[in-house]
Amino acid sequence: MIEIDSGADVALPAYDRTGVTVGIAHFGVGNFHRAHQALFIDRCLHRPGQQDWGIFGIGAGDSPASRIKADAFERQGGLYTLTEFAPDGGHSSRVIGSILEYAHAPADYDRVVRALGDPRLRIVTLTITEGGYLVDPATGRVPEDHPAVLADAQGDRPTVFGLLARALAGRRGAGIAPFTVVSCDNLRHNGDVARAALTGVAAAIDPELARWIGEHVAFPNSMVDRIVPAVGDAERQRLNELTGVDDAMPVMAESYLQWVLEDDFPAGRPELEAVGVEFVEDITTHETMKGRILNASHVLLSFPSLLAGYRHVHEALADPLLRGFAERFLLDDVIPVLDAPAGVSLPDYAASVLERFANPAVGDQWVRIATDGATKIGVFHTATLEALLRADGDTRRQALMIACYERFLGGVDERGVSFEVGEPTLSDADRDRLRDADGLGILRIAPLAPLGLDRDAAFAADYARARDELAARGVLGAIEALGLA
Ligand code: CS2
Repeated sequence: MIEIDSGADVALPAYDRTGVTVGIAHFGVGNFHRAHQALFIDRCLHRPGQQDWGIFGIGAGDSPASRIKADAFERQGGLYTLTEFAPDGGHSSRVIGSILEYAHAPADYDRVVRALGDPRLRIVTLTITEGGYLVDPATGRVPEDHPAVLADAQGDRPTVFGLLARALAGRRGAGIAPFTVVSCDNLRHNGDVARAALTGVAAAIDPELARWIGEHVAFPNSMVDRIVPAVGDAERQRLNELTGVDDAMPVMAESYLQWVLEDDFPAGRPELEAVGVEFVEDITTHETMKGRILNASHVLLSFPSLLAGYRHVHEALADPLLRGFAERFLLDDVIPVLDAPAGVSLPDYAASVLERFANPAVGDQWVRIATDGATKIGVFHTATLEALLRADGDTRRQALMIACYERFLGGVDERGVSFEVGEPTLSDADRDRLRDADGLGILRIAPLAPLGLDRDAAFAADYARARDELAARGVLGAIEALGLA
């Protein structure tokens, strides 16, 4: 259990946790899940008749950090504090009780398999990162020779999707209805991508099972939004001082919170509409708006900000050149080629996103955002780049972003100070391409290759110019010299 001071400024779960049963399994119990979906479910559990929707959390990574997390979960009985920071700097904290159990998939394999086979479990949700879906961006399918898929099919090391496929086979055999799979990762049509991943991995195990999954399992698309910074020692201390709780794994977030879902849950679902979730017929305009405005400008700014010496998001937003770079990108490059959801003004949405980034109380980190940059550039910038290339539009800002990304991979900023580079999906073949003699190899890495940027003479020239200005003048000098802010 967690220690709570008598004077603690924190709201506690007002429901009886011992009466709650597991209805949802979640893969990837990171800070985002704990500050987003687990909060929505915690709100549900406060409502009558909703006590069968507790969460079974599953950690899929095998880093020492995942084991530490499992131990902390155990010690705290799954409880943790969430502190939310409003734009005016005000904050509020609560203890979240919706995660009832936690297992670490590699170590607790049998427990996870049992949980996934329980008829009371009706939903599986995922935050396994944009790069976690094994799907080739060029084909939208899982490559048959993917090493992780082959290893899984041979029974060596299960992937998330291999586990799900086997669990579904077990349910099918036992006459138990399949669970619904909800991806909460920032991917375009994340439900469709999850379906491609699950049926692709299942096909390597048993093609007939893959066909059955494709026909019987629902994969509603969803859009999630909340900025949730990483929590290191300094943040943990700050949060515990604010709450008066001795928490080994507190989580923090901005006050903004959004979850938009397609309503396709044949096995049932919690009353999420009563706790702030929006249900829509078709998610497309919501997800493209968020991905191409919020995530794309996060990615756009992350590499130049780190190179310029900024470590926190709000610090870079206070720099007129970087802020202007993002504003011009959104207003001049992105919005003219983007459709808005009904009743939404894209310029207003873009302005609100930059205000959220500028909140110093949130203190979000560029290193967090730049992690898996190779995947994120592809996921969040491809559609805008394609549209601009088709329309002979201005792609110079994205060219500079890619030039900054290439430098970012060196892990040292313009002051000579190093930062952490987390690139889990950039392959060795991609790293070799960076040495291509014409200097355009970065445009040929797997996530960017489908765009053919190296073969587009105008883009290649913009890229070469951006790279040269960056080398000669640094990030801020390049933005100014190229007139990009
Ligand atoms: C960020 C997201 O990691 C990233 O790339 O852009 O985590 C972002 O903070 C969330 O999507 C906000 O909803």
